[in-house]
Amino acid sequence: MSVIHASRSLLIVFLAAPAIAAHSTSFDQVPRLPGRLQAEQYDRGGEGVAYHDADAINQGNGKLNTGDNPLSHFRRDEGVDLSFTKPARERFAGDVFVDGSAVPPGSLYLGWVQPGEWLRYQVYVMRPGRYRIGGQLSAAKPGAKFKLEFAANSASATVAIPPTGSAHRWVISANLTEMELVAGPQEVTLRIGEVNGFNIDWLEFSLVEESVK
Ligand SMILES: [Ca+2]
Ligand SMILES: [Ca+2]
Repeated sequence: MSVIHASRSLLIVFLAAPAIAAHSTSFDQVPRLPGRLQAEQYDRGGEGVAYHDADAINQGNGKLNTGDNPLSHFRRDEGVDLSFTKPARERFAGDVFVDGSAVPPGSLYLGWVQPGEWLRYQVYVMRPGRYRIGGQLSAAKPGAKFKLEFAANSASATVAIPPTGSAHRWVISANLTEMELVAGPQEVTLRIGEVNGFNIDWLEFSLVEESVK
């Protein structure tokens, strides 16, 4: 009996080892907050570790963007759906802001989002306190929302995106929500809410009030 128990324990150790080792790492230099978080710079580590996506195809850079723009090669083999802002051309009005002005082309963004998908980001919070969250986003339909979870202080915030009328009509919003953050390395999980069809280019975290310790 003791031999069987021993081999079972070994089996459990072997099965558990890869799950412990699998942890996402920052795409590039760890973004510092206050500062900007680019949606397309989600962690490295792949499906189930750095993100969960509804399918393995990158609907933007892996499918739609067949041109020779070097941006179309950005993470095209990963399941997360990324594209980039484009000027007006034949049968496409181009990416514009809600006031009608053109969005600078070549800005990579997260799109084709679906409920249940998530992405992970390593960040470093420089100063503890209350942060205001803004960003450059678009939402074709009302009710678009996502959730931000900061692991180190178990803080989360639901971010509602004001409807812009089209996925290619963008808004830069300075104040979507506010949340308290502790200082130090943080792992952020961005969870897509129940309404799909919105885009996120970047999120900006600005310090409203520093915590006094
Ligand atoms: Ca996909
Ligand atoms: Ca971006």
